[in-house]
Amino acid sequence: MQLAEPQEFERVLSSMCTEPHPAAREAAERFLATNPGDPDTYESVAALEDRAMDLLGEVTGHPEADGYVASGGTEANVQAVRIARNRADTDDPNLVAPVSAHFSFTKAAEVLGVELRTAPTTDHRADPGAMAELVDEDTVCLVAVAGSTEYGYVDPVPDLAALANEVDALCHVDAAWGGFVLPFTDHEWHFGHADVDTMTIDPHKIGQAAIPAGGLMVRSQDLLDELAIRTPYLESTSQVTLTGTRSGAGVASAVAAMEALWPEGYREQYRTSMDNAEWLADQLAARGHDVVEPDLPLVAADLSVPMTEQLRSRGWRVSKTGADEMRVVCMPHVTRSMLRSFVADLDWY
Ligand code: 0PR
Repeated sequence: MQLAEPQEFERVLSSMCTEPHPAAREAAERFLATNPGDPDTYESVAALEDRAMDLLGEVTGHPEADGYVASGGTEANVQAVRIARNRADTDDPNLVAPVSAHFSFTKAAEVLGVELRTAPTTDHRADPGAMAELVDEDTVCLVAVAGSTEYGYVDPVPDLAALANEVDALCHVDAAWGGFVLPFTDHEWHFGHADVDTMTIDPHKIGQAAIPAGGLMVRSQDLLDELAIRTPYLESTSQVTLTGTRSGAGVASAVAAMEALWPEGYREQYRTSMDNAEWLADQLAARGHDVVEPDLPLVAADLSVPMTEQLRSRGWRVSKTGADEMRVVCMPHVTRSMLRSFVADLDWY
């Protein structure tokens, strides 16, 4: 049987994943047959995971942060809500998030038996006033999004962290996508900027690691302890992860990507991607489309849905926001020449 080929990236404008860095690809292959879920048997990958946490701690402004390399942003978000629920003393826990929060919080709420309350946004950002209206003594966690899935916008993290403090809830920042560009902006988003307790930051998105490499970060070890389950027949006595067997490829490639790129490589990538996003936004605006001003490298504009489908038939992979705007994610594989040919195809209609 002939081996199937993966897709090319040259027309993919819809994805939050990208071509892994060459060092990340190589590290993933080398560590394919390792399982950080059993650190006493697979010691070298366990040591790499410690290194991954050191690097992610630097990226998120808190070198002492703890955590682990998860299967992705979904697992990290579910686990953050689980920490908050387990730590709280209520039989009727709720989670307050802006409507812009990723749908993984809906999964978290369902799986964990936590009520999800969503607050309207203002200009695509969380509105602390609207969030405050939903908070009560049973609120275990407030979510702030730092780089939203649909628009790439950043919530007012310090305000939301202060609100969480007021009701003794945890503040979780979802920087799954934005975490590797935010260090090069003026945004206040990380552990060093506000009283943030937990964070999602995914090396397998802009971090350019191989899939699966998500990141769950916690301010202090005691938060991670909320997840500990006894593991009687392993040499290690407890486990905090949601999955048992895990990908050593994800862990090793996350370290390789960050060692190759943090910080200068990511900074350069941010500049290139942001220039591309601004260029595309200008091109779309010049053609009369209503463009949502990009903040991070993600452009949304009000192209009609049929046009999106026509673009798809020409091989372009673009996605839509909930409001049916076209959405282009300027990931590292998205180059200016790709965008030029995309705009040329738009002009064709
Ligand atoms: N948090 C945020 C802010 C996200 O954008 C995403 C994923 C997640 C959490 C969940 O992360 P995992 O998918 O790693 O569990 N955002 C994209 C989305 O759902 C993921 C994606 C990636 C979509 C690649 C398409 C694609 O080709 O739209």
